[in-house]
Amino acid sequence: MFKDFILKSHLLSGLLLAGSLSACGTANVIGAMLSPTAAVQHAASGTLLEHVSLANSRDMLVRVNDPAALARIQQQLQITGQDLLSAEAGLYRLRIPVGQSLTRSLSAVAQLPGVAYAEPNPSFKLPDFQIQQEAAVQPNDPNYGLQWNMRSSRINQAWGLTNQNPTLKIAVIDSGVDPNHPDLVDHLEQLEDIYNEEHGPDIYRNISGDRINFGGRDGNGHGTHVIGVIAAAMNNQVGVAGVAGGGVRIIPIKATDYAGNTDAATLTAAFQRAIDRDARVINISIGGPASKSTQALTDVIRLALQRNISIISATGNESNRASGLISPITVPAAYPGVIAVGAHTEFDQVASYSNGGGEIDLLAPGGAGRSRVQEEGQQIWSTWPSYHTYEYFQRRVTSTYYAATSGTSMACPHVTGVVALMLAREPQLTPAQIRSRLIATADDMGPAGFDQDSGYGKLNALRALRWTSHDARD
Ligand SMILES: [Ca+2]
Ligand SMILES: [Ca+2]
Repeated sequence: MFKDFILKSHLLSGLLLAGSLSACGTANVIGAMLSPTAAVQHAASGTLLEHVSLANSRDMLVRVNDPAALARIQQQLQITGQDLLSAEAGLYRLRIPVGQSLTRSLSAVAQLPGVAYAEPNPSFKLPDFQIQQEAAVQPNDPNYGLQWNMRSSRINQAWGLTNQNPTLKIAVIDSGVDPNHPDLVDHLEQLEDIYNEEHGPDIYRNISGDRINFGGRDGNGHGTHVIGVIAAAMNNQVGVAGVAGGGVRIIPIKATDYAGNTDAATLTAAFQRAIDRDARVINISIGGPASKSTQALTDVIRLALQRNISIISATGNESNRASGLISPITVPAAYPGVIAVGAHTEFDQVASYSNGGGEIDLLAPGGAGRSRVQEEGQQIWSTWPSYHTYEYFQRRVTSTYYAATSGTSMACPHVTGVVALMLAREPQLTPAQIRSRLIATADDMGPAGFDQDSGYGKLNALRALRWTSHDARD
């Protein structure tokens, strides 16, 4: 994984798992997020329905064959006015005085010379209808108010367009996962421990001399965070909501040790395992400089693409744009056919750490870099292991179930989650069509058109899901 992965610990744990709003103060934020679109539509339809429902029991509709019959009706009812509804058909509406019986009046009028018929004016009502689907969806997860990223990418509006797909499989090649995390457990397939197969047990020895075996689980936290962005259960009244948290299966593929170290052979085996497990999408928030590219990794990625598997990878965090340093895109993100994702901030700027270059496709929310929260806004909230990981012993990042971090590692799974939503609606899409769709529907940033900092622009999940043409750019 990327060494520059930036993390902020936070004490959200027990209270949030219990569904409390008091610990994090999200209630006000959530209260302010009602969709103005929905509100306008409610108001408009409410006005219309109220008008239509004013059924008037004193109205009478009559058809006359002879204009002179109108005078006879008015005399019968002891009224003076009428509304013309159709001159050609001789249709009028009249209103009988208060206190007169409608039934008796109808009967009397119907018998007058020149009257074809007289009838009441029944009320009608618009059929029940759904609010247009671009209205934002508001999950009940207590920390959803902190998830600016879902609104920034219009993921909350995309949620209204799909019921998601609870059987779609997404492989996440990373540091593993907390297999018992309450906000993830329902979406997890059996973990594949490629690290153990290639290198043996993932054992950390802390300064007290304890041996902690992280075999079969996430020894770091990075993988648990990435998986939460994609698949944290939505609307379960716990923690946060993942982009595809309404239904998806995650195949966690542990390919690094607790400190995030791995090698090309392990990654190659991890890709093959994702293919063998029938994944439709692979998320790999891991990268290295182009000098570390291998033919084996190139070949297995080409094989995965040929097997109709979309691959989404992060561009890397080695830049410091605030100081004018822009590092090239790492591999495998830079490989052909792989969707390369950089990071933007809460304030819609390219994140200072986000790598750039000709292979970048688009940006997604990655959050503020270290010490740049003032300039760049908030980080990305997601799931974190329920036990102490290496990050605890190194940096005292406590086991809180949830944590805010930032990096292109966090941007990447946003795109992966949106790809899952796209496949839920259109299962036949190919990796090339998915990539074309994502870049054609991104919101342009910076210089007009493609640029090496932001690619084709910022992820727009709503547009990506609504787009129905496949003749996108390249
Ligand atoms: Ca949740
Ligand atoms: Ca641009």
